[in-house]
Amino acid sequence: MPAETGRLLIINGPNLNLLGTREPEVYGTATLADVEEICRTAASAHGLAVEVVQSNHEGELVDAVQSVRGSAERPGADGIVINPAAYTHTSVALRDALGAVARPAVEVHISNVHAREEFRRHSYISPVVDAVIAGAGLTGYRLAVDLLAERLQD
Ligand code: DHK
Repeated sequence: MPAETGRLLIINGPNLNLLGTREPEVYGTATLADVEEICRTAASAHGLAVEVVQSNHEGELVDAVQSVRGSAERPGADGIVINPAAYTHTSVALRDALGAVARPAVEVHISNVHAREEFRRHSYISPVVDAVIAGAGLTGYRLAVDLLAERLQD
């Protein structure tokens, strides 16, 4: 396994702590711990470390995005995978945070948001990220990690 040469931050928004029991017909039966495992395994194959965070609170998600710049308490990150969950469709604050930090970022949705209610078709986040993956289930997180690894190599 190569030594870790970079770091990704995986950010999950509201209600994703309930993965596994939440509307399994939409989100499946895998848990947030499974998301973490998928991301860690994929990142490690590229020599990248990951940190996985989840919050139900918009401001905490903004703080997490800003944390990629690094501080005395916390190392920074080179790229972001974010499933903003419901804040996808409402949060100008999260969009502005992603626009501000200048890191490659991928927006992931477990479900195909375009095949669901009309309000899920609009994302405040998509215009400020590098790629959007929706409807691939948890595989979307792996694809996002692979894509960021490729971008970070360039
Ligand atoms: C998760 C949510 O919680 C919803 O609010 C989004 C997203 C879709 C997902 O598919 O991962 O609309």
